[in-house]
Amino acid sequence: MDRTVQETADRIRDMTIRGAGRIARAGASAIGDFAKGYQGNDLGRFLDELDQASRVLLDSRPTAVSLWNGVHATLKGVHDAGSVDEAREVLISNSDDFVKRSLEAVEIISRIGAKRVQDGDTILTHCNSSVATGVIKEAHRQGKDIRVFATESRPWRQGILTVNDLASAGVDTTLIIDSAVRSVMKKVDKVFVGADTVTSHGALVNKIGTSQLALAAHEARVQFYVCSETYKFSPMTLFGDMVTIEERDISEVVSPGEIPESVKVFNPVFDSTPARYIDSIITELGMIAPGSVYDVMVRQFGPDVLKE
Ligand code: RI2
Repeated sequence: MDRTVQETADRIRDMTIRGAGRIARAGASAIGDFAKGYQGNDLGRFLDELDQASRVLLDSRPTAVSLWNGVHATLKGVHDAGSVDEAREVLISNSDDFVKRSLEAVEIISRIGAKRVQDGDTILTHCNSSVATGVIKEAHRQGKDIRVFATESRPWRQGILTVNDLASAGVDTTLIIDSAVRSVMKKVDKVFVGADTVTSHGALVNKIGTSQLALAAHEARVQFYVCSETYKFSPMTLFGDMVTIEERDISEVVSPGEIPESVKVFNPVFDSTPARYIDSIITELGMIAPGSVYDVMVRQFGPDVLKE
């Protein structure tokens, strides 16, 4: 197996590279680098190795469809190539294009999302979403007076990344433990979270605990916004496929010997928030209602997606 591809897959699996957008860009870049470094001239062999490389990347983490979309956007048209050189050119250009469009989407969403933030707002965010923090930082940059509650997000504690990022941008930030969400909700005006996958029904799959935030926000009549590039929309869900929820090792939750061996530990990484708890999904195409995800998806992926 190509070393760069294997290393990227390992770094995604052990979460050195994490966040749905980053893993998508890493997957697309790894395919581009594989093409750049390929030495042979046999097209059939090249395509076989490319297929293997794609599978290694896609097997690294199962939930965020951004990785699948990033890899597939990079592979687009490669099977029409007549030579290794042609295939290489297609892959490098697709990979660069995906990374560029992905970064642009994050910037556009930051600007659109910041418009929803008002002077004096208190915002709650969960885990560490570069898109959600992008919105918050942009609102702050525009001079809006805001306060942010950020959840710790056990067990990986990505909330520490979030508070460091927001604090260094000068945002008034308070770290809370995950179980404090309902307690602080009465002080919150808006919730902004990221996305790992959005289904064709407008449900959000995001870091474990997101659905509890949504329920607490619903109860308190607090607006709940999802910040998601459209490459986090899952075409597979058009056919009724369920999103696989990753479960990670128990060592992320307890240390060896800390609890009796008879005790089981369940460590799901993501959960699903039904569309009815989501006010709006902020995408690079604009704000869309969760009920419109299906239409946007068919437009984005083309009508043929329904026949595949
Ligand atoms: P951005 C993360 O997953 C979080 O669930 C976050 O909300 C989501 O990816 C989106 O991140 P993990 O990789 O693309 O920490 O907005 O398990 O950065």
